[in-house]
Amino acid sequence: MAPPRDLRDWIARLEREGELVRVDAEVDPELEITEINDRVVKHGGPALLFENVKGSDRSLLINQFGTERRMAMAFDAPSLDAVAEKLSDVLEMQPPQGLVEKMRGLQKLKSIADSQPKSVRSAPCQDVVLEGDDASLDLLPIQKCWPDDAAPFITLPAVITHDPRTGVRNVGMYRMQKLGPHATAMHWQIHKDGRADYLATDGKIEVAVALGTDPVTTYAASAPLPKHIDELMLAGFLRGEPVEVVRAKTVAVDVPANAEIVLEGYVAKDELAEEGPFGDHTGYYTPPERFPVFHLTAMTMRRDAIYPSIVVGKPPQEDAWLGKATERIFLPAIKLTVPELVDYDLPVAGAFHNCCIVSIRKAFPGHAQKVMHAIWGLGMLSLTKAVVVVDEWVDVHDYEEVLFRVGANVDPQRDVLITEGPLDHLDHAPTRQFYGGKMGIDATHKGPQEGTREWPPEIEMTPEVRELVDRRWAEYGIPVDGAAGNGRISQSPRPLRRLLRR
Ligand SMILES: Cc1cc2nc3c(=O)[nH]c(=O)nc-3n(C[C@H](O)[C@H](O)[C@H](O)COP(=O)(O)O)c2cc1C
Ligand SMILES: [Mn+2]
Repeated sequence: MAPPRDLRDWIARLEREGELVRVDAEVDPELEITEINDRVVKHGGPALLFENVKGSDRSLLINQFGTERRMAMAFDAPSLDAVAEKLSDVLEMQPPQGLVEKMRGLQKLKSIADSQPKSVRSAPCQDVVLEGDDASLDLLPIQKCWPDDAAPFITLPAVITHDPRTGVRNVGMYRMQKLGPHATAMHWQIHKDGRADYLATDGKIEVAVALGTDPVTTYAASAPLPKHIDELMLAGFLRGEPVEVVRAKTVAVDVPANAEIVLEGYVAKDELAEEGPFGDHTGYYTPPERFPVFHLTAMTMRRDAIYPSIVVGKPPQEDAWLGKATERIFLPAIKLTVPELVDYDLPVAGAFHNCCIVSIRKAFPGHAQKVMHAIWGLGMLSLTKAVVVVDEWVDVHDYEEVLFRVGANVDPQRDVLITEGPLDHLDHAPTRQFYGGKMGIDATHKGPQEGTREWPPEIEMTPEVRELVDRRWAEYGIPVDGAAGNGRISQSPRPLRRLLRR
């Protein structure tokens, strides 16, 4: 198989795998869907297709990415690490030696060549074409997510623009607050490519918004690629076949042919409207701020188009897995610039930009600090507020082990680096918006080279004795699962973990 062709193929697969529930009871897109979905997400429950949404003829799909399994299914991969491997295979290509390697190399090159989007002349996303006043956002079951949200928000769009200087396409996921039937706000944050395209125009910029694309394309819209790389290329590469695009009806922008719904329109320079409040992925309401206005000139759809949605809020929410996909998929690319980096983890509870745990192969004094600065210099990771550095043998995904290392190895006066730099647009903690403090915690082992005392050895049982006890466990007659645990808290049984946490 390959990743799903379009949203309908995806829905069919989810249904086959018992990963989707159709809800035919009438539900309100104002708050009610949020509350239902929140309970389902928190239980690792299925994707939901609401087929009877109050006030709209359209069905609403939510929670398509809500578990690790579904996120991997979206890529038709056994795990997110397997998706990353596909990328690292290409990134780490060496000149091939011998015929077999040359053939393999050619296959890899073909996978890159196939990632270029392909133009088609007609497409399902234009089965229905609505122009002028007929094109109305009132047709869509747009959710008002949280009680104090200013209005309904389109939450899972792929917003497509072109850089007016280079022509390079950009696709980004930027929420759109409904301002009326024919207009929305466009939440292009200060660090984002869509905003840069908009700022580079002198009059207005044409925009198309794809809703309900195949899941890989939807994911790609959220991926923090460098500005000069087209997100549809990444989608094509990850899908293993090009994204088909068709020219929009009223703007000179190509849109994914398989989209359920396409909004066409423009954003005029210097026309701003108040956006927010919005219950955000920070877990707090983002206060009102002025953002550009998107004007709808046409709306095209598949017949019986399905409207996709997502709710962000206090973590964990569905977007956790989109973030984890990015964490895994970008690891090989990060290693190209920071090869001493072994692994990293962006805790969901840290809303991704608040905390980054990295493990490194430490080779010289100050190496942890070097890596902190590298993180603060890398793409969107530059917005990271706290970086925790541990040694290569520490599992960065095991937060208890990380806390153990921080507690055991850190002299706060010596190992905590306080600095400053750019911060996430939505971060409410810094005194000033966009800029403030950052913290690096060096939890690696040190030694005389770095001016400390000799670092003590860690406690480890000998492999011989562990093997012996493994072998003899039944003989002792102790009614405890003796599978080797090495005393690590996170490998202990649940009741014990709870006790240890008191
Ligand atoms: C569900 C969801 C909603 C998002 N909403 C916004 C948003 O409203 N504004 C924004 O600038 N970024 C938002 N993001 C993050 C961007 O999609 C992400 O930074 C992406 O890399 C932007 O594309 P760009 O790098 O081409 O600018 C959102 C991400 C997700 C997963
Ligand atoms: Mn981009």
